Amino acid sequence: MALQAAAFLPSALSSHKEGKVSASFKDSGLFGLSLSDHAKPDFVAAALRNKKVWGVRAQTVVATPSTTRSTSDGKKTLRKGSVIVTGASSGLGLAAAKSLAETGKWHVIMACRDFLKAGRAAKSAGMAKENYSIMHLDLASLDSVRQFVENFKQSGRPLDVLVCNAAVYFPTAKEPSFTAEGFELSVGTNHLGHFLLARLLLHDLDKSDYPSRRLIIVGSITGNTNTLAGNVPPKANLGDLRGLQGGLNGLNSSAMIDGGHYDGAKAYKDSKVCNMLTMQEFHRRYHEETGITFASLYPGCIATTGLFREHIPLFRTLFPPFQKYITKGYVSEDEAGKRLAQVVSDPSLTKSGVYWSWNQASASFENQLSQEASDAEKARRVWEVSEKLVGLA
Ligand code: LMG
Ligand code: NDP
Ligand code: PMR
Repeated sequence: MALQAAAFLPSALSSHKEGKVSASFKDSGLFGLSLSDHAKPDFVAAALRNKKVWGVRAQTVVATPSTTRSTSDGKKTLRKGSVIVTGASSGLGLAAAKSLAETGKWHVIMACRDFLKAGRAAKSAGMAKENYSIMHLDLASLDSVRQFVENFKQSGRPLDVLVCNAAVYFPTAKEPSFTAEGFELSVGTNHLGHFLLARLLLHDLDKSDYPSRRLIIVGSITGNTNTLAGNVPPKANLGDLRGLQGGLNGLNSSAMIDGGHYDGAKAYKDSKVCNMLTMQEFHRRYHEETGITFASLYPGCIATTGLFREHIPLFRTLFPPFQKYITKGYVSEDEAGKRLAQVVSDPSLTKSGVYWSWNQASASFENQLSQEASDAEKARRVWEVSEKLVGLA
């Protein structure tokens, strides 16, 4: 059995094959040239919503073209979508940024900790200047997250989609490292940094007049213990959150969410569980009120990315062929980037509260999360403890 996919595939398959997806881009009108009738009420709803919930719309609209504009043949076109992708300087984030930029229908804000690296990456990916900008964001510092949000708001761009993609993984570390605020580095970066970022930008997503506004948080199979991959030790487990409650500082509290001994691989998997729980909690709290789509995904095993940079060289050599030929879970950066781009922009992937996966034929389907990763009570508690840690409550 290659993927988590296999076990849940038949009933939920929604068959968005790559080929079909590009066809549906054109057909739908959301990304093509004309605005279909079914999309129009969305604009009306957006306008009403903006008035009702947030009052007069902010300066973003002044600085950008309105969502629809007339073309010479009188048809309405959609303005460029504006999407923030964290960690777009390599791997999945870069591949998705490239894929979105290539359509010419998206402006990608690459939110990266290494400005120069991001610039080089965008250039070597062949991204056209007008389709992206780079803004500094270090998720391992809450001050940096707040500064990023401030800078983004100042830029006057609208926010249509936010992709929380960046992550770090320390599989061989014997001792924990910490963020600027003293949280264990993998949960601090992958979960807490993104949690604050998403909370601070929710208002901007809600203000957007784009027909489909989305908040996407990248999850993973390895955080899901209802799969073979999720059963490779050490397994994800948030326990009773005592370590998280204590601030993950490794001093008067454990650096691990469950209060146990530090294990870098487990900390990463735990952080992915938090990512998937956070997406669902956002959905429960805000989907109905805002209409924003909240989604997570497992893009496949992209065994060649920088995520494994801290692993031993033997692992880095063997892991790609192992995934390619044995588990068959391997996916190229390019293909994974297209999958994430699909969750950003495919007009048929608007369902909220969903964890997307893809089968061997690259068709997307709604996958099932493990018991812990779909535990509503745990999601609520992770949310509440996290908002205290990042200073929102
Ligand atoms: C830990 O070790 C480290 O301790 C930790 O520091 C960190 O690095 C962490 O995840 C990272 O790993 C994990 C260790 C545990 O795995 C390994 O060391 C194996 C390395 C393999 C890496 C891949 C490259 C190898 C390629 C070589 C190719 C040879 C292939 C041989 C296979 C041949 C097949 C024909 O690993 C283990 O303990 C191994 C046991 C893992 C088993 C997993 C599974 C279990 C179980 C089960 C059940 C469940 C079911 C549920 C399913 C539900 C489905 C609906
Ligand atoms: P990469 O290491 O290639 O990309 C991670 C990105 O995150 C890099 O751009 C990195 O920046 C950035 N980043 C790391 N720390 C910070 C920080 N403090 N502030 C801002 N950005 C930061 O890994 P992947 O592309 O593989 O990972 C992307 C996502 O995909 C992650 O969420 C991961 O969990 C998920 N994923 C990956 C899988 C895989 O098989 N690779 C499978 C399932 C999920 P820099 O370039 O400066 O290092
Ligand atoms: Mg795993 C059965 C399929 C499968 C899949 C889809 C993955 C994905 N892995 C699978 C199986 C196995 N892996 C098996 C049987 C083993 C034991 C030999 C195994 C081992 C393994 C290791 C040591 N796998 C790993 C590691 C890592 O260090 C990676 C990790 O856990 O990062 C947290 C990893 C991964 N395997 C995956 C995926 C997607 C990863 C990495 C990334 C991630 O979850 O984000």
